[in-house]
Amino acid sequence: MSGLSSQQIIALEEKYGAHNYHPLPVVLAKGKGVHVWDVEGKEYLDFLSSYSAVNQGHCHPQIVKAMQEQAEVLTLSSRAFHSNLLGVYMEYITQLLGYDKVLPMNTGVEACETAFKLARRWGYDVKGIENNKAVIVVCENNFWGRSIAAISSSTDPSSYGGFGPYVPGIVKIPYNNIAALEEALQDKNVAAFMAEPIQGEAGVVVPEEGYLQKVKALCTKHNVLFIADEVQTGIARTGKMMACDHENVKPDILVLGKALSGGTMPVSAVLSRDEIMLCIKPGEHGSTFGGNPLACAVAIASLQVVIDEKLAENASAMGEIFRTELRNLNHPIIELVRGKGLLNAMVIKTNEETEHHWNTDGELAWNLCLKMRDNGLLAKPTHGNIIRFAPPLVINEAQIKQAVHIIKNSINQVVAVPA
Ligand code: IF1
Repeated sequence: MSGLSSQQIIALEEKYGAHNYHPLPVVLAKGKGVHVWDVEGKEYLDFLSSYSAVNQGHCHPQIVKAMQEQAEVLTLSSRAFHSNLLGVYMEYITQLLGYDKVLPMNTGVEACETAFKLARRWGYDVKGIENNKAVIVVCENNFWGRSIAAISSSTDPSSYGGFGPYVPGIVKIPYNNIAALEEALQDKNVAAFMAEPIQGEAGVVVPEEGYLQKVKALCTKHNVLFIADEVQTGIARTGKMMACDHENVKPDILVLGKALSGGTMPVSAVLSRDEIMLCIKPGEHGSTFGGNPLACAVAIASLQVVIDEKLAENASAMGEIFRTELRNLNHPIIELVRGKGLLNAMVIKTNEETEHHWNTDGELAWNLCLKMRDNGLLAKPTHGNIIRFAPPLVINEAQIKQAVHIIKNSINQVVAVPA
């Protein structure tokens, strides 16, 4: 549309934009379903789904229609006044997900921040924690955004390094470790434990089966709230509406974002029961845009698409095929393939694990992503040697097989396999 080439557009970003990202060099101009196209018109399978925000596929017609129709009528009322859609949306999402109340925000980090505030307030008002003493327990390698509280929760130096001082009252324990949680919960000042049911940024780390059940039981025993950050895992990504559904666990506080809008605009939500949510009183929390009518219309449409198109079922079925086919490649550079539904990762062997010199500091994963791009599939490495594969949930079996074919060819083109 701008008439500029990919190279020219990248140069503009480089010159005028902050250098807080290192994107794969590809400039997208269009998306539809599982496909995206760059400015030169080359087609790709999107295996990132904008970090799981476009679960419903790019530019889903039902979501775009809801957005367009609402955009012409009323986009923002602010919470100073009611809008005709907020109550309707609130009823819809709470009934669907089985919670008393919802608090609407915009981005994932704001919703996680809201959950932190809610837990602290519940800790003081209901649990009876002494003022300013509340503790929230989080897991090592968690990721919930870039705010000061989020980076204070982080154990990744590239997230928190050089941005101190940090928010107090946060305790970090190993993920997938019940003994560590039990120990942390001995502290009577713990208000909540927050975790992702599958750690996304950490490299799609799937905990042992039964972990969430045990987490929930321990939290209940110690009168501690379990906050599930389902910003990335929620809304059918892992093959169930919520990843916690795999273990029939209902978090005390549920945090959603990303796909709640099908990737059309920032829409996030915090859900909880009355005892918790009603701790926050008028004027104590909010947002100019949170719960805006455009977001309400878009969120209802986005959730309805997931239900109508049985995207959880499809994610589960397609994920099985994808992992099986990828494992069957039996390629010596693949350390392992893990994931649930369509949230998957391929871990590439490091040099220490092999006598060959394929992999230097994640260089191989990066080069493989560049090769896959050339061959028509987009994915991005995380933590050097891990490549996340998370296509839109509308993907079909033929497209999964096409993707595995591209991945296989790309690996073979990037590394010469020794006999
Ligand atoms: C970036 C990763 C994904 C999240 C969970 C809250 C948030 C996120 C579990 C905050 C955000 C993002 C943000 C994005 C990269 C990305 C990401 F690579 F870091 F790990 F998705 F996998 N909870 N995740 O994953 O949501 O405020 O961004 O809406 O560039 O920071 P947000």
